[in-house]
Amino acid sequence: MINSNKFIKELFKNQISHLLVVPCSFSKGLINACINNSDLIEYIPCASEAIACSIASGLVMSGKKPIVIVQSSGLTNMGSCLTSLSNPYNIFFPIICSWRTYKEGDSEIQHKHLAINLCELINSYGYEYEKLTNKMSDALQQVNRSFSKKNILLIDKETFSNCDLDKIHSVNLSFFPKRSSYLSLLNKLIKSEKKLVCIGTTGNTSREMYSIMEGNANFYMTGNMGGALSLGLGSALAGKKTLICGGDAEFVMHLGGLTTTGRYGEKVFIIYIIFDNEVNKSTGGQNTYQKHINYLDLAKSSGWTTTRSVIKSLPDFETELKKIFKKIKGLYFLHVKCNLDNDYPRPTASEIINSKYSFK
Ligand SMILES: Cc1ncc(C[n+]2csc(CCOP(=O)(O)OP(=O)(O)O)c2C)c(N)n1
Repeated sequence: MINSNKFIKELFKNQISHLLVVPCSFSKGLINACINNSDLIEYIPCASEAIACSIASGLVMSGKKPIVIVQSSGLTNMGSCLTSLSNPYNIFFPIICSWRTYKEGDSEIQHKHLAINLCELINSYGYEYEKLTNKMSDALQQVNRSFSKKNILLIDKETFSNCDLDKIHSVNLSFFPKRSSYLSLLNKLIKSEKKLVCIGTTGNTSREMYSIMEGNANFYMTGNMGGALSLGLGSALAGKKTLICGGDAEFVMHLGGLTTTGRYGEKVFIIYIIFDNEVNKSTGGQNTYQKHINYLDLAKSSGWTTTRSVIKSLPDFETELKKIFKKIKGLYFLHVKCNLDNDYPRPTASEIINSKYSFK
C-alpha cells in the first residue's frame, strides 16, 4: 500500500502540477491527500472524465505536468479525447484509473462489463496499461514514464492508504433537511400520481430511493452517471409523466441533457430535482466545489420553469411540488439543498435486473 500523503509530496517534488479528478472510492485516500495539500499540487475537480482529459491535454501543451484520476467506468467517457486528441497529437499524461471489479449477483452491475473487458477497451484506444505498484519509488517511475507514452495506470482498493480530509475542507449542511426526509415526503406526495415514472440517479440518491420510495414505478439507475435527466426525457417523449431525482455531481456530468430537454417543454412533463449536498457522497464525500453555479439560472436559460429560489425546507418542497403536480405539461426544475444521510443499502441485483425497469 502506498502512503497517500507521502505520495502527494513526492509527486510535488517531481514537478507534478495538477490533479484532475472525477472521484472513485478506491482513490479516496489519494484524492483527500491532494485536497489537504492543494498548496502543493492544484486539485481540479472535473465534471466528467472527458473534461479531465481535455484540460490535462491543454496543460501538457502548455508545459505543465498533470495527472488524471478516474474510475474504470469513466474510461468510456474519455474515449473521444484519447482517440481523437491525445492519440493523434501525441499528448501524453498519466491516467490513474481504479479498476472496479464485479462478483456475479452483485448489485454493482454497472461495473460488470468493464470488470472483464477494461484492458481490451484501453488497447482499442491505442493505449497500454500497467498495474501501479504498491512501492512508492517504482510507482513514481511509472507515473513519470507515462509522460512519454500512452499509458493507463490501474489501481485497486488497496493501492493507496486511507487519508482523512482536513476539517477545513468539510462542508456544513446541518441547516438543511436530509435527502431521506425529502424523499419520504415525496413518496407521500406521489401516492396519488399513479402514472408517474420516478428515476433515481447513480450514487446515493438511488440507494435512498430504493429504501424509502418502494412501491412506486421507480427505476434506480446504477451507472450511466449524468444520464438520468436524458433517460427521463426518453420516457417523457414516449408520453410518461416523469420525475427525476439527481445529485449535484451527476447533474453536471452530461449537462447537455438539460439543454436538449429544454426544447420540449410544450410536449412533455418532467420534474427534475437536483438534491444538492455539495459533495460526491457515494465516492467518499469529496466536495464538488460547485458553489459558483446558479443551477436555477442555468435551468431557466435552458428552457425550464424553475422556482424563484432554492428550496431549503420540507414545507417549501411540499408547496412547490403540489403546484407542479397540478400541471399537465412542462419542464420543472427544483434545486433542493440537503444534509448528508447515513449510508443506505444498494438496490439488490435482482431488484435492478428483474423488475421495475420497464416504464410501460
Ligand atoms: C462515468 C462515471 N464516473 C464516475 C463514477 C463514480 N461515481 C459514482 S456516484 C459519484 C458521485 C455522485 O455524487 P452526487 O451526484 O453529488 O450524488 P451523491 O452521491 O452525493 O448523492 C461518482 C463520482 C461513475 N459512476 N461513473
